[in-house]
Amino acid sequence: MKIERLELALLRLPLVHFFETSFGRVHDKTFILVRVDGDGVTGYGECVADANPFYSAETNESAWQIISGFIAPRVIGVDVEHPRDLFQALGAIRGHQMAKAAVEMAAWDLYARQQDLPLWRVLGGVRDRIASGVSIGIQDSLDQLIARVERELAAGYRRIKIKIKHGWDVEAVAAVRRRFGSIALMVDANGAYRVSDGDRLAELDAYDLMMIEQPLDYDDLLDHAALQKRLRTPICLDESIKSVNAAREALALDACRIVNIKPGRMGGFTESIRLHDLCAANGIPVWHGGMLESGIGRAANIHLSTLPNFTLPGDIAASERYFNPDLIEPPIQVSSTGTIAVPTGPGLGVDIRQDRVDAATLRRESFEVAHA
Ligand code: OSB
Ligand code: MG
Repeated sequence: MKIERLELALLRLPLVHFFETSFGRVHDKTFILVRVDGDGVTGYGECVADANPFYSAETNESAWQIISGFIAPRVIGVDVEHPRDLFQALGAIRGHQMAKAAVEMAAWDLYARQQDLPLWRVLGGVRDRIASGVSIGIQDSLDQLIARVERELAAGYRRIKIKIKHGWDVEAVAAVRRRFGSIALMVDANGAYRVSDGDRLAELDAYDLMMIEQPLDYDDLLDHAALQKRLRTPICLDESIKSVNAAREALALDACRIVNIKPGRMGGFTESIRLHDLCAANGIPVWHGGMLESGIGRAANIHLSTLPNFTLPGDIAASERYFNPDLIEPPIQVSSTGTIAVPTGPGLGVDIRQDRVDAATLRRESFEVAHA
């Protein structure tokens, strides 16, 4: 496989509803779409970096710079046998997982389309539907939270995650439990707490949560291990797991008992599969995280979620919760029993509406092999 041309586009899409986490409220999503071309076939990758460096150190601007200055020159015009080799081929570039993952995803899509296979087959998946959960942001009132949970349960979603932060934690969980009983419920703090908040977090143990996601800081494995010792509820790590090595350390320390996998955070599918396999070998269940992706990145998440150790519902919900219209047609839909059908066409298996991509594009740049 050879990438002959790579194009970057910066897109902005308005969100159907604002989304609030412990690091703030967003009303739209600005992201890079990577397009690669080779042998008359096109592949796409969606970068999960944000406009700001709050979830991770990367931003759209840093990803643009790293892809254009360092990744594109290393992949364009280079023969690669399989996209699984790309992550290692980019090993000279430290970090910048989201930038690497976006290009790698486009290369996997290109490869799968060239082979005329759906991406999940190429990734090693084993199922044709995935279980879907929702992530509900911080709301303005508990009544609004209850209304949101009610709507998502009625839509069929198999698990409810609510975002928490100081001032919106135990009361929010208690209100949801009171109203909805023993639903599959979890929380995500996005690193808002410190180990000294252990007493507060331990109060959550009374509510039978499936897990507490990333309660402490993004690089704080030792404190997560200390906190896990105090809690009955499993800790799930998200931000902390930026590499397979970080996961090895987390598991050795018993810093978490569940792992959230996001290819953007890991540097792509190859590293995500290694993480998936490491967790499987250690009896650690995994689920697929979400980064408010458009239908393009969402489709990729669905394909990866077909691997066998994705045993818990992921943060992969219907397009209509995020963007209306989405960039793809038909949009991603969820069945009344909370599952999503894996696209069956080649590659990502979704039809991209170029007119909508063009309308959302703020900036574009393309790179090609320099001809002698
Ligand atoms: O921590 O999982 C997270 C969204 C943006 C950044 C980080 C996270 C999230 C979500 C939303 O929880 C998941 C989704 O619905 O895409
Ligand atoms: Mg998270």
